[in-house]
Amino acid sequence: MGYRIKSVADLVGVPRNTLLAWERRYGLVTPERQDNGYREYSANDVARLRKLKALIDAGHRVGEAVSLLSEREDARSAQQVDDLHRVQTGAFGDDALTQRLREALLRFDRDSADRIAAGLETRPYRDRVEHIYFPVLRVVGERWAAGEINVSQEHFASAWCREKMMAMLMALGHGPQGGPVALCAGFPGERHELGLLGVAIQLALQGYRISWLGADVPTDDLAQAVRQEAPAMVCISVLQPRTRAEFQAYAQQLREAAPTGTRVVIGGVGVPEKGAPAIEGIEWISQSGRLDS
Ligand code: B12
Repeated sequence: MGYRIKSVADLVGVPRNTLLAWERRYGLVTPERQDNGYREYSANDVARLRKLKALIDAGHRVGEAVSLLSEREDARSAQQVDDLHRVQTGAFGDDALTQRLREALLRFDRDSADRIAAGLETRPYRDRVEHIYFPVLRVVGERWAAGEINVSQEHFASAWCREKMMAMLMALGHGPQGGPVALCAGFPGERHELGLLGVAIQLALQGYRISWLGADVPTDDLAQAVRQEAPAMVCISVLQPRTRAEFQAYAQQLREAAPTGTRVVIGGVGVPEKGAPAIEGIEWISQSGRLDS
């Protein structure tokens, strides 16, 4: 479904007759005609018209704004083809790629970020997550903590990474039907979920069927799900530091709820390198540890 001229006039902020005049004189957009004769504009047409309006508002005459816009678009599409080719052929190393992706995300440039992601499509999921998306997130975190970028930029970058990683999990069908179930959940109060999403992708690739509970699952509710589902594995993620007493109470309740054969793993940077409570049947995996099959 496209847009009628009245909606386009509202969205762009110019009268209907001006749109018709621009179309006649400069042919910047060529809306299709519906059976009933109405013009139908695409989202792309609306975007181009808005850019044109912005250039006019910035002081350019209409003819000048049209040619500026066309020049920019030509330069951009040449750059796009070039970039995609360079990503696909490995002409950029991982550091350069990570940096380009991060900079694109920090300037809210979804088009460039998506192009980089498209160029990565031949690389294995785990490789993309560990060598591109996580390094991007870590630097975004450092720059946010240093006050160099704001929360809008951090949210945009992490939402984009989440989207790409969730698409991987979905493309894997959350793992094979009938595979052993791995239930993935965040520690209570823990809103970070991308490390856990990386774990879920890894497990789905190993043949587990993922039950994705996501961030911040209260202990009682998790215990209930574990009792009900009797999964082969429970993976908990914790990034924020917790006290030993919190870990102790949580892990005990979880272990009691889980059937004897269920593997229970609590991982993430919130798990201390040393000093996590020793509870039989609970595996603690800190940042330096790895989840093996
Ligand atoms: C995105 C982000 C957010 C988003 C999360 C969105 C989402 N949907 O996940 C939002 C905006 C919610 C957020 C909030 C906060 N954040 Co934040 N955030 C980040 C950022 C940029 C990325 C997080 C991430 O996904 N990391 C995943 C990967 C990249 O990192 P990783 O932890 O190394 O992951 C590995 C392991 O942890 C492991 N792992 C994780 N889970 C599990 C589970 C198992 C079973 C296993 C085996 C392994 C495992 O797998 C990964 C691969 O090795 C980080 C930066 C960073 N370095 O992580 C800050 C960061 C984690 N946040 C931080 C902070 C301070 C906060 C806030 C307190 C800010 C505030 N004042 O509100 C809140 C806390 C919210 C809460 N209650 O949890 C700090 C944490 C410092 C600390 N140790 O306490 C960081 C490190 C930023 C920084 N450099 O200071 N954040």
